[in-house]
Amino acid sequence: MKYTLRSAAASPFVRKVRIAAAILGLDGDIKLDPSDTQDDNDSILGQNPLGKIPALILEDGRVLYDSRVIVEYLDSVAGGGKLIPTDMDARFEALRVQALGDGIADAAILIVYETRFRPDQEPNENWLARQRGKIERALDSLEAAPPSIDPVDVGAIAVACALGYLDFRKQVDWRARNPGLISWIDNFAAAVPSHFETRPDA
Ligand SMILES: N[C@@H](CCC(=O)N[C@@H](CS)C(=O)NCC(=O)O)C(=O)O
Repeated sequence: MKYTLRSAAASPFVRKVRIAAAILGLDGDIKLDPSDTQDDNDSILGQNPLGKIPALILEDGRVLYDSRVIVEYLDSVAGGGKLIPTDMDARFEALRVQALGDGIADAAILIVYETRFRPDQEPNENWLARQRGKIERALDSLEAAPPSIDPVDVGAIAVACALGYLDFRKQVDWRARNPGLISWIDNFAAAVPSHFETRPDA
């Protein structure tokens, strides 16, 4: 294997990398190495000072993080311009949509951490509502203008992984709230078999 990916099945950011690698035909070069980011003895802390996954360990020992950098690296390895368009307008649209998808996942993770890491205290409802507000506004904007999946780019991948994370942890019931996105994710899943293969509960 050329690469080792520090990973966790539930991580939407790891899923982004795995889907990108599969689309680029590079998944066979990547060995998954699960990481427990909450374990102070996990080697992830030496590999990524931020202690976050995904982190991709290259053959020469260099480590790349985060998901945006890793996807760009894999895209370059595959020849470039495949998941991150080279045309300027298409490129910045894909990167903008990626930021929106990643932002949903970031807010959704903060909601999980607020309840998981403060077991002795009541979750701060104001904080949770602020995070939910970010997710809901982002969902509304995506429903109004769903990302192109022809071809699939890094923006569509990020949004699909964010929606999958909401399905998994249920921070916001996006299917009830933004039903216009259901056909979008179904079309994405039909176009991208690795979406199913990388589901969090696989
Ligand atoms: N912007 C980063 C976000 C990565 C991230 O938040 N990963 C989470 C898991 S889904 C993590 O490692 N959390 C552990 C921590 O924050 O200590 C990326 O795109 O890779």
